[in-house]
Amino acid sequence: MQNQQSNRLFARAQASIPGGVNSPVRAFQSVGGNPLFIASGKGSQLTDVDGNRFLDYVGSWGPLILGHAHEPTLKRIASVMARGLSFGAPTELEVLLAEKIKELMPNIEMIRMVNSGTEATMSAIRAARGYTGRDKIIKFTGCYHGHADYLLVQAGSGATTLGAPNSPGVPASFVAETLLAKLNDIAGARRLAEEYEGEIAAIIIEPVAGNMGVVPPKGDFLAELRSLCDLHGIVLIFDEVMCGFRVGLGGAQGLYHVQPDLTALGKVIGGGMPVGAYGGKKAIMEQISPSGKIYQAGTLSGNPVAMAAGLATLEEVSQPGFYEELGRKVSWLTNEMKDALQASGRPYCLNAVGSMFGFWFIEEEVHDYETALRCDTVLYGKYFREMLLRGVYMAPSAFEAAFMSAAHSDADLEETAKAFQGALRAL
Ligand code: HOZ
Repeated sequence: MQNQQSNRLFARAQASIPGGVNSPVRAFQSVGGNPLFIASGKGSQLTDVDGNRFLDYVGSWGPLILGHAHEPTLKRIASVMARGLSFGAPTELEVLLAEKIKELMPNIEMIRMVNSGTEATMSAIRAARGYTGRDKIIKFTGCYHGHADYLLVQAGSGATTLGAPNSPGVPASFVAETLLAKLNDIAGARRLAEEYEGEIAAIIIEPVAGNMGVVPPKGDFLAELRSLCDLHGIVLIFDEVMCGFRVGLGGAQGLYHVQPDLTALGKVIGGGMPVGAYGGKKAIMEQISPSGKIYQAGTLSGNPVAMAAGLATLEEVSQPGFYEELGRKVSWLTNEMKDALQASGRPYCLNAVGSMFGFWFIEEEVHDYETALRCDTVLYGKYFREMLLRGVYMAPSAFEAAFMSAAHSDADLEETAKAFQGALRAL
């Protein structure tokens, strides 16, 4: 594979940008080699600056559920852009997107647009703290909720991939209010709720964890968390930045029929433009400024371009049968992957929920961060490079998800399955 142009750009980038990338998870540090610089994307494919083409299962880390350069979305954005990029004043598009999200996630009674998933989770936590008058929060190890100080504690995604789940630069006093529980361990969460009775504002969780690989909730775990929050007056926050509109039209809350008090969204609701949102119970959301006293703001929040991209995307995913078709593709491909893994004799655990899927080279079932950490990351790196050589772009980390899009064709899936079999044989 030729990669002189990517290497040349990477050398230049490193002189101006820390690590040569604008988000750590893009670097290939944990899998070896240099990141590819992308020239363009169309449908299911990426083309890099050296002209190599790849079937893409990263999808910009989740937003591109319709694939790259989706024509109706581009047209919608173009017509909006011609009228101006941002006004710092309300527009009709913000109202339309808010109404569309409320329609699809009826548990959300009011919603506020922001610019990223990080902003969405930190604003939801501020809302929960302001509403309850309490300071502490519970988060689950291995869940990643963006890079706010008090959430970078045993955090998954790039923080784990690059070996810094607790970041330097975060004062100990900032994380003193963050309590840690283990995913799928309701007894542990109960112990914390009892020990800190009256002090916990919120429990925040990725209801389908996607930042340590894909870890679904076990049994009634989410429903038990709901009851725990009700018992102790704690605000339950679902971070659906990744799994919202990925695991189904109603997100994880629709799939598992568990209603959080607040929901953080991002990725798909911006169709590839920078966006985030948080919303939920009216009683809490009304406390946000200017209707209430809890302050949160943003110059570009609700900007028309992101709103138009989000609306175009949500209208498309609302079409009948959209998620069934994505699910069909994921089950076909993951069945092929399982067959190949079995034939290779490599121990593995593979999980899939809706259009998110992933596997670890590991000897046991993964149900939390502690088990996920026992996977063979060196072998994953080799696998990643073998897939690249065969024209398939997977996440450059063992602790991320793969994403299926509507643009992946059956021929793409067959090509991916063949590449997967070849990659495993080459390990
Ligand atoms: N949070 C996403 C991956 N788990 C991607 C954003 C990033 O960290 O670059």
